[in-house]
Amino acid sequence: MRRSDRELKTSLVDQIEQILPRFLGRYSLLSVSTLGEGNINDTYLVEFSDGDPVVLQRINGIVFPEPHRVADNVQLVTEHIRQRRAVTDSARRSLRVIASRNGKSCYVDDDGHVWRMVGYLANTECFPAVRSASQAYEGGSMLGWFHHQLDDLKPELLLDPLPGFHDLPAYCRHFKQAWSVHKRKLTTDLNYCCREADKRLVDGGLLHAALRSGKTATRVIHGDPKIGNILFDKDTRRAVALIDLDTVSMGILQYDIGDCLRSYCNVMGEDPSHPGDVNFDLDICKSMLTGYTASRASLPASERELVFQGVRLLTYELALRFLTDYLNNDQYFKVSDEDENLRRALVQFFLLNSIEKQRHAIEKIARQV
Ligand code: GN1
Ligand code: MG
Repeated sequence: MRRSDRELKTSLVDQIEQILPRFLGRYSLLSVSTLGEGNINDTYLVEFSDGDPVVLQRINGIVFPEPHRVADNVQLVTEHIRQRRAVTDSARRSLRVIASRNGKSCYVDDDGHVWRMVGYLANTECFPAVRSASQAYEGGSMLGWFHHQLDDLKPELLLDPLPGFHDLPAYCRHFKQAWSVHKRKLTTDLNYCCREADKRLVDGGLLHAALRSGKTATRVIHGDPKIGNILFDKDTRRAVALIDLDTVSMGILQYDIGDCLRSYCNVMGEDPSHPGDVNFDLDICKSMLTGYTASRASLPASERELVFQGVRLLTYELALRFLTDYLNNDQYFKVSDEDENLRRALVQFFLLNSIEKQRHAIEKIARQV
């Protein structure tokens, strides 16, 4: 068996070899390699000499306290989309969950780790940052399509995969708590980030207030629609699937629109070599929103008015989350060195400042697309 392009530890390959028979009958294993750049779960591409490749994932049990809920939700959502897609005859594709051989959405190993499997969508690729306006348009229309497909999913069928996710007032409290007890060195970057975080704590409840006053309502959202979570067809360059469905849940539209714009309009990506150059790209913003509104999802006037605060607060939220995790000694996001979460926070704070400077232009785009 070919181990991988990116070398995997022998113990891990042994472990994966133990897991595969829990999902598959006869097969001839060809290779195992890591896939994607997710900050949470461990993802592997498994190829066979006698069949289609699959994606095997170990769900992060620290982040998702009830991984079964996550796996059940993903099965529910993918099945719903597959059935509706058959009716709407779209070029889009849906992930196919491969159930364990005893018919469950996931398998729990002897150490309590939760594994799940989906079919690999061939001839597709994904990108860590947006490369062109047409890609942003495609991504926006993909998100709109996704919302439209799920607008008749019964909310009571969906389990809450991650209590507290996108709860900005709670993230503000966690930051204050972490800041009061941390033992990190007070560097210039850390002081800068904490000052930036502190300045905006007062705005933490704005989106919740909009919900209470009826300016927005809850609906089924993706929860993590960053550019890296879209698969593009290698030939046509069309967006064909939104992946990483772990955070699909009930939430407000701006969690998705805001997080999508946060990710797309930072064309340097979340880990740029020169964080000081990070900027919010208005052309990409316009293209993403144009794609979204061209799909069958609707963006009523009251939602358009919230777009600026949505992208601003979702960017602030992620900055706070990276910063808090840094202060807590990296318990949540995977890191490759001890300052990575601080660098990630710094990038999001630079992006946030660029968003705030361009407030009127963003509001104008949201009104006019
Ligand atoms: C995490 O695992 P990944 O990379 O898809 C995070 C998102 C962040 C994102 C930033 C469950 O997503 O909320 O926006 O990192 N997911 C979770 O890259 O916390
Ligand atoms: Mg994710």
